[in-house]
Amino acid sequence: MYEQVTLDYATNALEPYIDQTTIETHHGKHHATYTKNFNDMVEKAGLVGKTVEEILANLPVVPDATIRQGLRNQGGGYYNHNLYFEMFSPNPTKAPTGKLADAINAQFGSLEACIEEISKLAAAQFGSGWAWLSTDKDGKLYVSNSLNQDNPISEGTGHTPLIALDVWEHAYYLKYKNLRPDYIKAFWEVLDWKKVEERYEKLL
Ligand code: MN3
Repeated sequence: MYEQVTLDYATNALEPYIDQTTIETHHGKHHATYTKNFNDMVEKAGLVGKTVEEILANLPVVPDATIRQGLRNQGGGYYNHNLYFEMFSPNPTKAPTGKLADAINAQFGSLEACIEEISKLAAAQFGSGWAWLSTDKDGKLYVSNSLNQDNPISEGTGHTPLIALDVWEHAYYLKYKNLRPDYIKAFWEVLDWKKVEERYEKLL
C-alpha cells in the first residue's frame, strides 16, 4: 500500500503564497486520486511490493503499453506530489547550508542562479508538467522540466529529484489564474531548504 504524505502544516499555513483552497483541493483531491489510482494500477500490473522508485525507474520492462503508461502517469502523480507537499513549511529556512550549499554554488554559481534556472524551466514548460532540481548518477546537481507527471527517476539509472515544482494549472489557478510566474515566485517563499538539504544528505 502506497501512502500519501500527510501535511505537517495546516492547509492555510502557506497563505498568502499558496492558498488554503488550493492546498485542500490539490492534496485532498488531486493527490489522493493519484495515490488511489497508483495503488490500483500496481495491483493490476502485478508489481505489489516494489517501491515507487523501482517502478518509475523500470517502466520499459512493463510489457503492456496501457499499464506502462498508467504506472508512469499515476506513479509519477503519486511520487511527485509526495515530494512537492513534503518540502513546504510556513517557517522555511530560506537557503541551504553545508554540502548542498557547496554543491549549488559549484554547479550554478549561487543559490539565486539555481532558483532562476529552475524558475525559467517552470515558466517555459508548455502545458502541464514540472520543473526539477535533481542529482544524476554521479551525484551531480542538474535542473530539468518534464511533461505531465513524468519524473527524473524515469530518465535513467540513479537520477533522484530533490525539488519538485508543480506547474499544472491545478497547482495555482484558483489564486494566480494565468499568472504562472507569480506562483513560481511564491513557491520559493514557502520551500524549506532545510528539508531539501536533509534529502540531499541522505543520498551522499
Ligand atoms: Mn499537482
